[in-house]
Amino acid sequence: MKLIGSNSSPFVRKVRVVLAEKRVDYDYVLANPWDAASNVPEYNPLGKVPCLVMDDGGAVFDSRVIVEYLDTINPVNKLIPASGRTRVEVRCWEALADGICDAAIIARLESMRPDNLQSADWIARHLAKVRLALGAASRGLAEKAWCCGTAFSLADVATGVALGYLDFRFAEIGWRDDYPNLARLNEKLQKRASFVDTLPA
Ligand code: GSF
Repeated sequence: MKLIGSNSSPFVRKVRVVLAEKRVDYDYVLANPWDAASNVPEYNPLGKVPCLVMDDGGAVFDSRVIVEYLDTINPVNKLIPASGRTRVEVRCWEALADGICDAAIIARLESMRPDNLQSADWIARHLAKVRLALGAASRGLAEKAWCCGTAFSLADVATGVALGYLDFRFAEIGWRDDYPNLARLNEKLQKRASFVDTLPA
C-alpha cells in the first residue's frame, strides 16, 4: 500500500496519524499536487492529496474515505465506533475539524494571490468559519478528556491535526487563549508518537 501526499497537508497528516495509530506499514510517496507536472491526477482526478494506492493499483481518496477504510483493515486501536450515535458523532467531529482546515486553506490561498486580486472579504469570511468552528469544538470538548465519548478516537486525531495546522500556518490566530480546553487536549495529542512523527515542516 502506498500513500501519496505532502508534508504540509493536514488531510495527509490525518491519514498518516491514523496509519501510525493502527500500526499499518505503507510506502510514503511525496507529491506536490500544485506542480503542473504532478502525477496525482493519475490516481485522483481531482488532483488532490492524500491518495491511497492499493497493492493492486486501485486508488482511494479523499482523507475521510481513506481513514474509514484503514480503520477496517485491522482491529488495532479502533478509531471509529462501529455504528450508532457515537459513530455519527465521531464523523461529525471529523467534518468540523476538516472544515477548519478547508476554511484556513482557502484563506491562505487567497492571501497568496497578487494583492490586486485578493478579496479581504473572502479571507475574513473563511477565518470567521475557523473561529466559529473552534468555538464549537471547545464547547463540544468541554471538560472531557477526549472529544467524543471516553476514549481516543478519530475525532481527536482530526481535531489535533486541525489545531496543528493552525499553529503551522496561522500562528497569529492565538486560539489557546480563547480555548484553554482545546489547548489542554492539543498538548496531550501532540505528544503522541503519531503526531510527533508527522509534524508539518
Ligand atoms: C481535501 C484534500 C485537499 O484539499 C480530503 O482528502 O480530505 N477533502 C479532501 N488536498 C490539498 C492539499 S492540502 O491543502 O491539504 C490538495 O491536494 N490540493 C491540490 C489542489 O489542486 O486543490
